[in-house]
Amino acid sequence: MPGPKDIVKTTCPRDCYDGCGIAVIRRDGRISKVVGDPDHPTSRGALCGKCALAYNGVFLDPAARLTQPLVRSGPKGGGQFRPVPWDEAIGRVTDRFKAIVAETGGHAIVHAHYTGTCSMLAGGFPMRFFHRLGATEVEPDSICNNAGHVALGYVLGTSADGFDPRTAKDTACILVWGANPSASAPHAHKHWLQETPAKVVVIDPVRHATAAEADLHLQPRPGTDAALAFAMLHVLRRDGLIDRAFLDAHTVGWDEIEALLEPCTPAWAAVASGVPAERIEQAARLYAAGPALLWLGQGLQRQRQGGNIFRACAALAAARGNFGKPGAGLYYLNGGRSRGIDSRTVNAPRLKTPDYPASFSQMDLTRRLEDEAATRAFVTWNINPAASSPEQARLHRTLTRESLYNVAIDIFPTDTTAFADVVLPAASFLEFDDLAKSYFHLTLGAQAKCQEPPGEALPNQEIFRRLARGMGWTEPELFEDDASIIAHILKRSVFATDFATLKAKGWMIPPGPVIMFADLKFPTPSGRIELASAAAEADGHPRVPQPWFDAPTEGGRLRLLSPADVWLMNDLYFNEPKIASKLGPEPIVMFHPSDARRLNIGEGDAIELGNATGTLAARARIGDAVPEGTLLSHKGRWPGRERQRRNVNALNPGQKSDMGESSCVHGIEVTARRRATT
Ligand SMILES: Nc1nc2c(c(=O)[nH]1)N[C@H]1C(S)=C(S)[C@@H](COP(=O)(O)OP(=O)(O)OC[C@H]3O[C@@H](n4cnc5c(=O)[nH]c(N)nc54)[C@H](O)[C@@H]3O)O[C@H]1N2
Ligand SMILES: Nc1nc2c(c(=O)[nH]1)N[C@H]1C(S)=C(S)[C@@H](COP(=O)(O)OP(=O)(O)OC[C@H]3O[C@@H](n4cnc5c(=O)[nH]c(N)nc54)[C@H](O)[C@@H]3O)O[C@H]1N2
Ligand code: SF4
Ligand SMILES: [Mo]
Repeated sequence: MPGPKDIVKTTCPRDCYDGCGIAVIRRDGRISKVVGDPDHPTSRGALCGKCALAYNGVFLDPAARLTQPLVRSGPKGGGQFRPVPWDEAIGRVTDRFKAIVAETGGHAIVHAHYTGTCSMLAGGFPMRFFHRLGATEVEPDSICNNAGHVALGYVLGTSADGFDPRTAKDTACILVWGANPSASAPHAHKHWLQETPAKVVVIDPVRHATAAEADLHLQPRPGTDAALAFAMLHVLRRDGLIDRAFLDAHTVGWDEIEALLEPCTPAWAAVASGVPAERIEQAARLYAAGPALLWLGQGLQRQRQGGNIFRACAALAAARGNFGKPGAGLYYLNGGRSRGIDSRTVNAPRLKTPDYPASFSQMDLTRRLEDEAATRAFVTWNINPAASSPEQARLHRTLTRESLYNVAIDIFPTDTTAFADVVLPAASFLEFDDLAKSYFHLTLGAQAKCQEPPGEALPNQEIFRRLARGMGWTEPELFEDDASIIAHILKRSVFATDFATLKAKGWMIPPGPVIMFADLKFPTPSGRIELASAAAEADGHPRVPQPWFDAPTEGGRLRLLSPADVWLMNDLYFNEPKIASKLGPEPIVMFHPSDARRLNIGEGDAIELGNATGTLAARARIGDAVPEGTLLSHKGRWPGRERQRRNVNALNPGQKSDMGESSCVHGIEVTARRRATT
């Protein structure tokens, strides 16, 4: 006889625009099925395909999970471990940390983390420990979106206050620039973009599903978007479509941009970008047809001049006065402000040691780990750099250094945990209470515990409370329990609520649409939109964005894009058998027909990509979803599950973009050839 059935509402905490509401069907207090919450405005009863498989698959399979603390029992990097009790694991780690602090200082302990889970406590509470330890943080956003953050910081004073998607009902045009909602925001693709009365324009080198379904798709060569933005500004100016009253009242530096516009004709940009001039004209006209929304994607800024590109694109929104009114705005990310949530409540930066060290870029990770004097221990949590970081072969070699003490915290055994000296098993989002806020919609969701974690796995927060105890520390914030932090956040939020109330409904949203910058005050030094920025100039950038573009590749090299895969979530889900079988035994690389012809490569051929950083074996696919000179191969396969023991980051030199020492992973160049083997 099946036991009593109940439904728990929770929220997906993946690093995904959608922030879906989830309904977990339980029997006897055990999860029997994880589905989309039918009452949630985004998920509307359906999870994305990848989560529908993984949340009912590997996430619930104790055999696939880490369930006990492990210590290394073989050669470093060999992946051999033996289980130990929690006390022993904590004792080993804290003994080593105490010795390093005494001999070298906390800064010699480097920790990397990112958005493996975006829930507030599991994503932020461990920072309390590292602040108190005085450890060196690998700058988290530098693997993903820091160039965009820095650029919008110059222009708007913040990068975390985007338009409210609900304002789409009032807009004439949605311009999706360098984002791929059909993969990275599947519900926004399926519902939001379908239901809006607005025209949808997509600017992306890849003709993905969102681009194919748009009213207009511009398909530029990668890294040429600032030229497009300048040409669109040229058209707006030529045709009298500039909102001069807005520019005069609310911006600084328009005249300096205007002085650059004359030569930036659509014909000039067509040569620069490969986009026909009439399409650029069309895009400018559609964008100027009324209030418009500009979605600046994360892919857009993962280019060598990604920061400059962002400043140029943002100027378009200013030139049309697209701020402070319904149906207008620009979006990169939505932080907690409109929900009255401050992440410092969780992170407690006040615990920082007096000599708290500066962070460094993820692009410098390998070099930093190679430096024996600078780095004696490496801790990873919510991140899998052995799969996601650049310079993969060199990083893997470095992680086997005997004098580098590796501690990895994850829910699954991964490429990174394989290199660890100590592995600590984390509970998944289905196994503890937390809060999760979408970074697109303004929803705040309850993440509710649905069942006990498998084996001895513990939420990140509890792992770091135990580590703090092992260090012998006494600051109460290091031991604060989850319920009290959650209660504190909710009480002070705009919802002024408690967890039981939020959990019963599943999610809350402030009344809206919220109008972005409604008071037309911007948190910049001048209080206006800074099209010209003294701060940027002081940091070594031009005062205003420039009409720069990357030249086409030379010497037979091709530009390789490796954005989000529909079936993977960064480096999660490749261990889900149903997903792995969809993705096949080898990476797929898409070629434009003319490049394939030139290289004598046919559909399905075994190929090899290579550059000075490494090589990658793959299978060719041929189609005009990519422009000439550009290749596409999605991120997120697991090196350890490949015959070749590597993924696309074997080709990633870790070059930095122009701002924020951030990744320009879509700027990689490679050569391609047919492999002898089939
Ligand atoms: N299914 C799935 N969803 C995900 C993720 C995932 O791995 N899988 N990852 C999550 C994470 S961490 C992030 S950061 C977001 C990222 O999601 P997005 O913001 O959508 O960013 P990307 O997937 O990197 O790239 C988006 C698009 O940028 C385009 N692009 C690359 N270079 C250029 C350029 O020079 N100009 C223009 N105009 N476009 C360019 C790519 O072709 C790609 O189609 O997605 C999140 N959601
Ligand atoms: N070639 C290429 N490389 C890229 C990119 C690209 O576009 N192309 N994109 C970059 C981007 S945008 C990003 S954001 C990074 C992402 O790279 P990563 O941050 O390394 O990848 P994630 O898959 O987000 O997750 C990291 C790990 O967190 C674990 N995890 C999940 N939940 C929990 C939890 O509750 N506790 C703990 N301790 N662990 C948990 C997962 O199991 C996973 O192993 O990759 C970057 N790498
Ligand atoms: S990953 Fe994104 S689309 Fe999939 S269930 Fe989670 S929030 Fe929804
Ligand atoms: Mo990301």
